[in-house]
This record gives sequence, structure tokens and C-alpha cells, in this order.
Amino acid sequence: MNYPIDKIRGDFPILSRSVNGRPLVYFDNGATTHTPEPVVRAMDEVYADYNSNIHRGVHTLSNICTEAFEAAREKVRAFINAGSLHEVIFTRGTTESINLVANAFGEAFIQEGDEVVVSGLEHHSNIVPWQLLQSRKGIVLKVIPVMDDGTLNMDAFYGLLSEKTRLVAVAHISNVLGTINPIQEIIKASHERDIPVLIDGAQAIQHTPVDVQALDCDFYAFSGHKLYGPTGIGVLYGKEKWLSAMPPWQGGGEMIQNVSFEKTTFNELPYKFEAGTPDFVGAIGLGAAIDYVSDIGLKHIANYEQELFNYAFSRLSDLGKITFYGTAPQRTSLISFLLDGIHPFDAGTLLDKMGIAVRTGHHCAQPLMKRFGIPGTIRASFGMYNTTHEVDALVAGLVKVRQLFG
Ligand code: C6P
Repeated sequence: MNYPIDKIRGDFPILSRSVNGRPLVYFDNGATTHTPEPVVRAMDEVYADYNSNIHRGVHTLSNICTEAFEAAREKVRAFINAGSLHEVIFTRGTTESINLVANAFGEAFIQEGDEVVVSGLEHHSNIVPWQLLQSRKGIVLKVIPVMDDGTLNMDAFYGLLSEKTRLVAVAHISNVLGTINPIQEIIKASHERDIPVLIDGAQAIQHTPVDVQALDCDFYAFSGHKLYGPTGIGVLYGKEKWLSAMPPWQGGGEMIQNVSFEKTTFNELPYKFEAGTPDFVGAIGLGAAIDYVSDIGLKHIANYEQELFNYAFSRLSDLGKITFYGTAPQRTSLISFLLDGIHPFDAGTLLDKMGIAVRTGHHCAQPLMKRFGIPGTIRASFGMYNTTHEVDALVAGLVKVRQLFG
């Protein structure tokens, strides 16, 4: 089957706009992806047809909305192959999902002097929540070193696991280097020592099929807005055995069974972790995004993106005087680089004048920048709708940048 690129691009109205008088070339999908019309329509329909708070009303609209919200949860469950709906918690995004684990799992299972292992390529979202736990509880944070090619030093990883390790928390795919981390190996090695594993899937969920049961991860976090869905909605998958043993994180409506001033009891999973009115419109939008991606087929998308990645890497290499950050054999979806002698911010600003959107800077991974001794990179990150023609526009843009600054 041919990849239906024209049909896909037609579904994303924003792709046909111009920026600074030039056709938009959007290579900032690692930051957020665009939203196809069926997803926008699904959310419009909520507001136009059945908007009502969920799980509360006996009235018709509330019931319709509740059913749509819970149907979205089932779509997420099937998409990641979670064993049960109890294991799918709606959050505001990856960041909130990881904070939930740091707070609730941290409260129940991590004590002073215990260790949490993260890696040196993590996004701040998978560093700072553990540092906050460190300052609350006096835990110890251990860091898996990153090799020059952007892979994790797995020998060092094995050495970091100890009797005090309570959790390993690593990214599935690096948002800076594109490295696909060997999470299966990490999970297996951790489980052999009875250590649970959290996977930050923010950069993976849109690029590769994820089966949480096959992976056997204990937690998996991702955001809707990087999966062609809306902002403000995300997911925490957690194994029921952990979630049921964890205390609630936030308190309020929805998460309770019974409240009195003497004693409050909590709702069953997953509601125990969904305090307050959830972003039900966002969840329904995320469900529509999952339908959209599943109709094309994530494997199909992954193959297309890998070809685009290979093409882009080869074209950028031909430019010469370019340094790539992240050259691991297993990598995908984005390319980070610097042009010799040109500050990434200058390059990004000039590319923007040509209608080309890339991200420049530290990409919320400052420890990784320090590791490579650089202030930031230029990052081109790909989505299912990008084309080789757009890669050519980027390369031509970089040639102009060099003419102006070189
Ligand atoms: N990275 C980027 O341009 P939120 O903001 O919660 O949706 O996702 C946070 C996050 C967590 N982990 C990884 C690996 C990520 O890449 C991100 C978001 C964006 O790289 C914005 S900084």
C-alpha cells in the first residue's frame, strides 16, 4: 500500500498556510504535532452537541459525554494494549504523569536513602520531579551516563542498580538525540532485581507501536499533543498492582467514594487519580487522534518516517561542516545538529524568515547539553505529514544561512 501523503496533508489545514510569506515547512513535531480535521471536528462536536460534565449527571447530555469520555479511555487502552481500563489514567500530559508517579509512588515506596535511576539524556520532566522528591525525602538520584554517539552506557547502568534502587525512569526515545533506548533490556534487568520501571514515552508514542504488556513496563507516560491530539491531555499507564497500592496524589471531586470530616474513602481506579473535572473534551479529542493514527497504521507511519529520516540525514550530511548530536544505530524521528561557527539561535531565526520551523536551544535537556559541552542544537523533528520536498527546503535554507553567517 502506498503511503497516502497527499490525503494526510489535506487533513491538516495548518500545513497549507504560509509563514513570513513562504509556505510553512514544519519540522518542530517533537515540541508539538498538528491536529487533523477529524480530531478538531470531534472536539467541536462535543461543544456543539453534548457538552456536559461527566460522571455527575443523570441527565442525557451528561450521560452521552461520560460515554464518549470512557470510550476514549478504551481507545487509549487498546492503542497501548493495557490489560485493563483501571490502568489508564488521564492526566494533563507526560509531565503531569511523571509528577503523579514521583508523588504517589514516591510517597508509598521510596524512603530516605533509597535510589532512583534516571539517564543523562532525560527531558527536565523526568529529572526535576525526582529532584523534588529528593528534597522532600532525601532520596538519591543516580544517572546512567550517555556515550558520545548518544546511546546509554549500559555497563554503567547495570552497575547503578543496587539493593536500594526503588525505580528506574528513562525515556523511550530521546527528544534531543533521537536515540531509541533499549528499554526492553532495561526493564528485564530491572525486573530481575524486582525494580519497577517508568518509561517516558513522550517522543515514542507517535512514532512506534507501543505494547505495554509486551514491554512489561510498570508505568508509561505520554502526551496527546505530540500524538496529533489536543494539548492539555495525556496519559499515565500504570500496572494495577502499583496504582492500587499508591495513595491518591491530588484530592477533590471524582477521586472520592465518600467524604466526611471524620474519614474520607477513595474511588476505585482509575478515578482515584483523576481529581476534579478532567479535560473530557481533550480526552475525546485524543481518542479521535488515536483513531486517525490507527486508520493509517502506526507501523506504516513509522516506515515512512524512517525513510524520511534517512533521506534528511543523508542530505544534511552532504552539507559538510555540520556536527550531528546523536548518531546511535537505533534512532528515529529527529535530527539535532550544529553548523560550524553558527549559533543555533541565529540559524533558527533565519530559517523562520523562510517559513521553516525548527526548534533551537537546549530542548529542556540542559544536563545533556552540558554533557556535550554545547549551549543548544538545531533540531528538525519529523511527523507523519512531512515530505522529502520539505527536507530539500530545509537544506536550501541552511545553505542560505551559511551564506549569510558563514
Ligand atoms: N518535549 C520538545 O520540544 P509535555 O510538555 O508534558 O507534553 O512533555 C514533556 C516531555 C517529556 N519527555 C520528553 C522526552 C519530551 O520530549 C517532552 C516534551 C518537547 O522536546 C517540549 S520541551
